[in-house]
Amino acid sequence: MTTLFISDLHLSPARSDITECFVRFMRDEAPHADALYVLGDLFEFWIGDDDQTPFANQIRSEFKRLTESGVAVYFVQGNRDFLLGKRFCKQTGITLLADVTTIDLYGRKAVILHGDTLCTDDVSYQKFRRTVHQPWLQWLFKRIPWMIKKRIVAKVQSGVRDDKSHKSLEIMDVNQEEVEKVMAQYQVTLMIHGHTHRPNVHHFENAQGQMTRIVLGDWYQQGSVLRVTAERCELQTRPFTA
Ligand code: LP5
Ligand code: MN
Repeated sequence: MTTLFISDLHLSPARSDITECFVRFMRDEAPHADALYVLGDLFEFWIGDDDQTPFANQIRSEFKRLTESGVAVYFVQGNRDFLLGKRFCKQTGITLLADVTTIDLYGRKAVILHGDTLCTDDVSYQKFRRTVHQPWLQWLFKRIPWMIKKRIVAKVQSGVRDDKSHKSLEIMDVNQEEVEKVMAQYQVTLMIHGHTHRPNVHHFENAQGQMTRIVLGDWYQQGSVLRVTAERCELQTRPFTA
C-alpha cells in the first residue's frame, strides 16, 4: 500500500527532460500505487482546459492511462494551474480537490494544499492571488479564445516576474503562524504541501502536540516524489536520465 505525492513539475514543451521523467514516473512507478496526489504547479502555466496542443494532449493521455489502470489520482490547483478545471478532470478521470483538503493517510489525518496560501508575508502575491481567483474574472477569462488568452498571460507574466525578482527568500517562504493556524483549524498533526521548492520534513511542537510539515520538491533538476506507506514517509528523487 503506497500513496504518492508530487508537485511543482512545471511541465512545458520547452523542458522535454522533465516531461520524459514524468512519463517514466507515470508508466513505471505510479501504476503500482494506490493513489497519486498532484499538489499543484503540474504545469509551467495552464491557460485553460481548452488547450488542445499536442503537449497538453500528451499529458492528458498519461493521466487517462493511469486512472484507467485503477489508480486514483487527485489534483490540487497551484498558483500556475489554478485554471485547470472540470473539463480536464472529466477527460482524464482525475479528481479535483478543494484548495485545502484533509485526507486519511493510513490512519493519520493530514491536511494537503499547494502551499502558496501559507506565504502570508508575500503581500503582493496574496493580493494578486485574490484578483485572479475572482470568480467573475475567471468566468470571463474562460470565454476568451485560447490564442488571445495565451498573449494576455505572457503579458501579465512579464510584470509578475519583475516583482518577484525584488523579493527576499524569507518573504517567499511559509509563515509559521499561518501553518499552525491551518493545522489547528483542520485538527491535524501532519501537513503536506509544495510551492516553496524547499523539500524537507519539519518537526515542531506546539500546544496541539508533535507536528510534522512535509514540503515536496520541484522537478527542475530531477524528479521529486513523496512515498507514503503505513510504516513510513520518504522524500525521494528520480534522475532525469533513464
Ligand atoms: O510560481 P513562482 O514560484 O514562480 O511564483 C509564485 C508567484 N507568482 C505567480 C505568478 C504566476 O506564476 C504567473 C501568473 C500569470 C497569470 C496570468 C493571469 C491571467 C488572468 C487570469 C484571470 C482569471 O503566481 C509569486 C510569489 C512566489 O510564487 C512565491 O510565493 O512571490 O508572486 C508574484 O511574483 C506575484 C507578484 O508579486 C504580483 C505582481 C502583480 C502584477 C500585476 C498584474 C496584474 C494582474 C491582472 C490580472 C488580470
Ligand atoms: Mn507554486
